[in-house]
Amino acid sequence: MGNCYDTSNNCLINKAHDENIDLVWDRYEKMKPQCGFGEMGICCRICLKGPCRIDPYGDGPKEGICGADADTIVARNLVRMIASGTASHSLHGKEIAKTLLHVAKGETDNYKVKDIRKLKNIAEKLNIDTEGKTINQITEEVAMASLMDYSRLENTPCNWLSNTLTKSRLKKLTDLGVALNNIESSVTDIMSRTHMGTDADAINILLAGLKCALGDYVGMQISTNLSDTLFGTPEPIISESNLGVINENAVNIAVHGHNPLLSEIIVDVADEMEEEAIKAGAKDGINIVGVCCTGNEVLLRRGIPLATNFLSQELAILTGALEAMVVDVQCIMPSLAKIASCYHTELFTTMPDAKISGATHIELNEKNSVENARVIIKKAIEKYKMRDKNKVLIPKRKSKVIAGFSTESIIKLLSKIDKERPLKPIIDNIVNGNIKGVVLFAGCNNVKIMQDNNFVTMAKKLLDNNILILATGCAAGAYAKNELMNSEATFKYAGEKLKEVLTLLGKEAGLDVPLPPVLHMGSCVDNSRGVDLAVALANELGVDLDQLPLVASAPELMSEKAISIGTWVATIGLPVHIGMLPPVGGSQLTIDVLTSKLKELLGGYFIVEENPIKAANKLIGIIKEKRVDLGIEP
Ligand code: NFS
Ligand code: SF4
Repeated sequence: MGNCYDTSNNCLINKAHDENIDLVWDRYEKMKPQCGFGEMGICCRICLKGPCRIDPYGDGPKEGICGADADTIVARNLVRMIASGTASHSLHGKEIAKTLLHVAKGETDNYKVKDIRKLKNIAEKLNIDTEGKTINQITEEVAMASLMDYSRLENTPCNWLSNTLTKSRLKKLTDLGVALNNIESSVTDIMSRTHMGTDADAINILLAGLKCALGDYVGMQISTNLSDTLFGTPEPIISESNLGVINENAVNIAVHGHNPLLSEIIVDVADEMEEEAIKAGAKDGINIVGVCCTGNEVLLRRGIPLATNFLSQELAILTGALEAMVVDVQCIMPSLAKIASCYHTELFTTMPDAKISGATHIELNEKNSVENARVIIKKAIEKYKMRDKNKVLIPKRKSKVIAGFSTESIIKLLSKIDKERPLKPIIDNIVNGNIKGVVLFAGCNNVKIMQDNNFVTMAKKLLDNNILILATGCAAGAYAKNELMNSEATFKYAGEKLKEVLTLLGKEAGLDVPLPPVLHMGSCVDNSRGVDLAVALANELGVDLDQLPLVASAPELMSEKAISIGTWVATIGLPVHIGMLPPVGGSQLTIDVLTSKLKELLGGYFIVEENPIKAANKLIGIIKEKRVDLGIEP
């Protein structure tokens, strides 16, 4: 089995081996066999009496030294993963909310409100009265209403929870006691109740996990919506993907991580400094490329090409043509520093809470971001002169990508067909079966799975069955790189009926070409866009989310964030396919809760299936079931 579905990467993997550089795949091989206790979630090192481990098969210990059994240990470990994922996504949102507040108060010149219409729509959504108020006043109230979701004392649901879901969903969450009121206290609550000798009831622990995971959802809503306010709401945009976007004749700078507060500034400043790069001998000036979710952010809003997604991030440096990699937070392999040291590439860390030894730390905060971005780009231009031409190897492959499908842009497109009820054309096509259903692909790559293989294999099967695909995060990266996000893909992979719809929609919307069969909705935090679309559809149809022929899938999940996302997606009522079992195998009770119990209570649930073809077939089956239940032709 190869390492990447995109075989154009192979030359770089071979190059690494020739140069004795270890990549993620090599380190994985060296790590084998991985610990079976860890894989099943039955080791505990929460206190110093441990570490303890449960014997899942033989007659070894069935309880830890304190008496905690496998169910308690597995549930505690799982919800701690959820807490970490929630903390990551929600802190991302909080940074943006704080920046928005500073913009409102005139405390920063480096950012401004770019999308006033979005700001007003958000105000309306959050029930903020805008009558007679200035833009700054509205901005401040929106920022404060968002920040309130991190700190509310009263037990009323978060603003971004109660105003973004269907009424019936909110009621179900409230009845179950998981309608979150305060993101940060939910993370604290998990850390506190999983301390040694506190909550030992696995079901009670898991319920707290659901509540905390909703903090991940709220954090995402805040991240997406406030980023749109500051940087603009994405509109369809054409760009390119694969490592082939690295340009031999330019100063290449990769932006990697998650937070658009950084990458947006880098893109702006690079525009100003083109001339300097040309003077240094780079005839094509400065070429910014994206990696991971930050790459998705700037692809969607600025058309910046996406070099790669999670698993092949190291290969961007292996091209020998990258002058700088600028990272912020999350999903950044610490290995980058060592690999960069084998080349002329300079790795820049920019956030106080995400330093890597061996990297150059130049902090970007809202006061100095423009100034320091200039310093970074200047250094990159100097590095260009040190590039060793003999070490350059850039794979040729580049895929055309149409990205930028925010909920707003989809609705705008559809309103060209039906101005009064823009969602009607989609609903009609779902009802008549031209679109059988929708699958939202999200989440990471995992070294245990050939990179992008599950994403691509599943998508081809689903498209052939007239199922429309939405994608975010590294899933979107997989489709961008592997030519599933352009009109040609519609001709090649969409079933006859889906092809007709996408062609018609493309035409009616004034584009000359069909819409792509996989719609790029953004970064990982933009899973909130998928929810907005689903909620709009559910409201239009007068049903709840669990009744829609809509399924989510993270077939190559890796991070704790993926666990928290999957958990809230199931909590709001959607079936969630995952391509591998998370570390819960040691507790049948936990597995039962996440699959059958959750389904009974909330309609959403997890499905684990490693084989991508079988997984696609299962999703097709679920969509059929949902259609039958809705009383429409399966
Ligand atoms: Ni989201 Fe996974 Fe990371 Fe973004 Fe990619 S790995 S959970 S997609 S970059 S967060
Ligand atoms: Fe062992 Fe219990 Fe301590 Fe965990 S909390 S390490 S199971 S004694």
